[in-house]
Amino acid sequence: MPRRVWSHIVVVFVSCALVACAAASSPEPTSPPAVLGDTRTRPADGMVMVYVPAGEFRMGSTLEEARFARQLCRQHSGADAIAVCQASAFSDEQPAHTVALDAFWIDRTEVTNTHYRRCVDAGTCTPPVETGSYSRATYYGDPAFDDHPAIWVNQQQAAAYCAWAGGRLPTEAEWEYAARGPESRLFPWGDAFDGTRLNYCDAGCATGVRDETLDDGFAETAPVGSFPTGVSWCGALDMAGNVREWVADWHGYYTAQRQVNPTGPAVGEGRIPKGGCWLDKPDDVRCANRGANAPDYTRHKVGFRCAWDGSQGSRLAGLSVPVSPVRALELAGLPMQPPLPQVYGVALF
Ligand SMILES: [Ca+2]
Ligand SMILES: [Ca+2]
Repeated sequence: MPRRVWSHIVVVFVSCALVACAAASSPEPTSPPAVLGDTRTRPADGMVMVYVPAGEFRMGSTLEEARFARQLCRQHSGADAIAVCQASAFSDEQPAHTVALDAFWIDRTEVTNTHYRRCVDAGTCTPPVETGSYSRATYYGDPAFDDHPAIWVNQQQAAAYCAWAGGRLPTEAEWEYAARGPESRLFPWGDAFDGTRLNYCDAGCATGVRDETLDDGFAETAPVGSFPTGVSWCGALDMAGNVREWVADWHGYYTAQRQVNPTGPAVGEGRIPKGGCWLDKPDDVRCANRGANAPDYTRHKVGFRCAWDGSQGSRLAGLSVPVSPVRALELAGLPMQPPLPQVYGVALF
């Protein structure tokens, strides 16, 4: 073979080797780090999730916040006030303590009947214990309520659903942070109760202690996302009201020490529902409120949403920047509204 041909072969071989080498050393294309306001759609069920950046907040209630909650309770409990608004009713929210959390994702809304049915149809989830709701003969399986929250599911069913969907139940701290944000608001939208921003026990409430001053349009559950102005700082909806939401933790008592990614006690008797529901009064729908129910407890007022760690193993990378209520509305693509009057902090006692 002529030398020139050999030279040509060598040049081609070296060139190919260089190209292959360059390709091998090129970094894999990666998606940019998630930021506040990002959303993703979960493949298993189509649920939209919102990103919650790593950060720190004050969890639970300060003594002043607990007093405010008690005052709110008295205002809305009528003749039952003395019985139901004891200081002890708020003691498990104390002491307030600092919590630092890694980034995570959380469902924008409560899991709906449509979502839940996909898991049942897949043979993984068991159906809700009841197919009606509080006063409706049909609910789960009735197309009229497909976009309403799944109810009559116990905490284990909720956890099983989240695992099927590729996630998990949020911890109590994650849930409360997604609702309150770095500013540790009392309600998702701010520190003042506003009955136009949630489904709670309004004048038309099917049962419970009614607030006769306002009609929110829903006697029981509402379609998820019916109150966009109730959006939390990270874009989550219905964190106050509609249905209470199971979280992963056993109920226990707080300590004053700063905690990082707390998961609650190792054992306990009750699992925690958060956020209040359609039959609850204003103090019940505060983000710091917490209940305790047996893990197999099911009712027409308790549902859930899921969380996800993220594909990049999100670690505690830094503190998030506080987001104003106006910014939260921007993130949710909603029209801006004037800020609410801040009743919290005023001497009420
Ligand atoms: Ca209502
Ligand atoms: Ca809720």
